[in-house]
Amino acid sequence: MAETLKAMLNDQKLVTTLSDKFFSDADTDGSGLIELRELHSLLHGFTYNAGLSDLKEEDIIRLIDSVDQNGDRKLNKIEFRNFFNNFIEAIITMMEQSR
Ligand SMILES: [Ca+2]
Repeated sequence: MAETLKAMLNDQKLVTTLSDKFFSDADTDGSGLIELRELHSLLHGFTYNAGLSDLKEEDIIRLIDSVDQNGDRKLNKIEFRNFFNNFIEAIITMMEQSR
């Protein structure tokens, strides 16, 4: 699965499409912004399917802060695309380390 994810990262158009889909799914209240709580449940689905343990809240906040351009600790669609990219890379690293 790590290889599949790596191949996916090379196709930025696909990453953007997937990112926008996950954004809509995660934005359960339709606010147009992803909050920490919404991100938490989204990421749980990911790590669970990948057989990894949950990310710690501080790790999620660190990922948010690295892409949060206006500092509101919520992610708009553009910020989320960067977040999604970084998150996939983080998952690949975690999978390779857990081998
Ligand atoms: Ca923001």
